[in-house]
Amino acid sequence: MRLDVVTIFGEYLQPLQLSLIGRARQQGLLDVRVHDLREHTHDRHRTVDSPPYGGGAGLLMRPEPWGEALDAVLADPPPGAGADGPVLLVPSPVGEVFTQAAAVELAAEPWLVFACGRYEGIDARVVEHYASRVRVREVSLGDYVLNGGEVAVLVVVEAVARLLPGVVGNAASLEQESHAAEHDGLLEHPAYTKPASWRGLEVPAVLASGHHAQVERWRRDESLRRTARRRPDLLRTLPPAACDAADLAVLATEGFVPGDAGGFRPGPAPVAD
Ligand code: 6GU
Repeated sequence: MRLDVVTIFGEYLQPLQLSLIGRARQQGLLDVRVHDLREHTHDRHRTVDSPPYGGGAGLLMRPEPWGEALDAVLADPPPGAGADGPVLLVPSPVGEVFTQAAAVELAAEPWLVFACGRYEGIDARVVEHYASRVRVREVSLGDYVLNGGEVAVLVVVEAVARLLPGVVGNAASLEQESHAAEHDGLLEHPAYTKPASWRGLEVPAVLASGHHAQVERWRRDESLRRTARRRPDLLRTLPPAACDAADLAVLATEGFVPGDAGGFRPGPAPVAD
């Protein structure tokens, strides 16, 4: 997979040299190219910013350096790229929230291009223009404000690259995680390793019991409880058809019942006896 990143802070992308991503690059699984936006300015101060039309605080990024930089990237496609061209990812707090589903979609692409905004963002005509030439996705990490897109690029690249064959050693560990479809979109259960007793805290006895079915039941209960308490929004899309009687009992204890449109909703609290 080819990744092109356009930024004014290339040093921010140095973590992509480390760990599994760095090794994947050395193995030729990933071709990461970082481009300096300022190489596409033509004034002595290498200006990339200017104040917003209509007034307001802060500065925006001017469109001309972006046009030159992205045209140069698009003019140099990787050998495997089809006629579709890349997906252009624009990190932005006003983008669609980046999810595991988006990571899976992007992992099927041969070519991703990232445009890292700074200041108050990029002149809106840049996305408008490139949307007529390539597939553009504005992506947000969540409901908080960052100073620029570089950290989002690190997040997206890590989430996508680890889905590529050969980047992560153990394929089974990929399927086992929180947010994986195999888990019905539930949070993962807690996990324990040796020693069996640590600072007065014991590993739950069922996990060392050797009763495989009971272990699986305990893990499922913990996943459901955790999800109900921490991420009740995820239960809205849990299909009641994917739940057995024990699941329904745990969810009812946590205050959730099957809804009319599928999924679960907050429902009658259990009656005390
Ligand atoms: Cl992708 N960029 C910025 N600047 N802020 C954000 C974000 C992205 N995601 C959440 N906040």
